[in-house]
Amino acid sequence: MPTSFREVTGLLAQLDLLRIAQRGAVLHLRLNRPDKRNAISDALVAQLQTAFVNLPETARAVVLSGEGDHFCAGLDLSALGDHSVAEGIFHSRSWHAAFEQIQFGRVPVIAVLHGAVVGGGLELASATHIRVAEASTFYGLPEGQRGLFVGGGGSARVPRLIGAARMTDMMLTGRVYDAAEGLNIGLSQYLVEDGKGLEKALALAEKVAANAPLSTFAVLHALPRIADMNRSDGLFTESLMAAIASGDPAAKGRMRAFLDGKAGKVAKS
Ligand code: 1HE
Repeated sequence: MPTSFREVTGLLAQLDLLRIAQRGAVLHLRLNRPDKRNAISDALVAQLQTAFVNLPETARAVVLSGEGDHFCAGLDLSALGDHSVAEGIFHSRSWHAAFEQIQFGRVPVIAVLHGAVVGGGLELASATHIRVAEASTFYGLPEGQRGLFVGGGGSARVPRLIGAARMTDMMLTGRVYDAAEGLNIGLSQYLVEDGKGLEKALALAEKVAANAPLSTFAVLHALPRIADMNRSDGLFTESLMAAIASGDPAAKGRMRAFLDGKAGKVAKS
């Protein structure tokens, strides 16, 4: 596993649609097509996948944001025009592959949302684990108006956040939710003032980066799968995951530290 992007020959230079910076354990990835409102082209999908497959070992959390006035305008609409049906299927599958790397990768991903989070931009945001929305954020699924359907995993992920009924309404009527509504219905977990999203996300990233690796693994990989299981299989899997996590020396050390009065108490923030 590379310890930094620079160790992967030529990789950094190839990721020209992303701006990448690392501070300590937190890697900051910025979508970097502001003139096109960070619309997702084939190249950007591929670069996202490459970045998340090759995360340096030293990265323990990722913050994902968008350059310019908007997080992401979704699919680059100039790209789909000449697709055959078969090409459309593989195009969608390429998004699935990239976004699976984000949701089911090694590290938690915290998105900073602002401006448009629409279409494939909302699909991208919903593949991240924690979403911090600035007040300017608005959410839409204009696929219905464009004669399209979601293709970046939106039908699997968005209903799990807000329910199929709300997504149906967004797609059929073009309904747009603002940042406060988005917080209420579960599109974001945090809402902050404009310009404060990155600071909040970096602070959250520092916290999650300090968690024990097996706890993080359980939350990222076991929790969403258990949530999709029937109750009996879910409880069985939970027991296995709980035993694996608590059997790890990292857990034993942390429990001991609390009992010895050396670890923080749970407190209201
Ligand atoms: C684009 C795109 C794009 C902007 N593809 N070029 N997504 C949409 O249907 C959203 C379409 N975009 C918009 O509604 C607006 O652009 C925004 C609300 C996001 C931003 O508005 P604004 O006024 O800041 O920017 P703009 O003037 O509309 O756009 C600036 C430039 O970005 C302009 O190009 P220019 O060369 O004339 O300067 C736009 O054409 C370009 N641009 N959005 C291509 N999306 C896996 S399936 C997923 C399916 C979907 O995502 S469907 C939803 C697609």
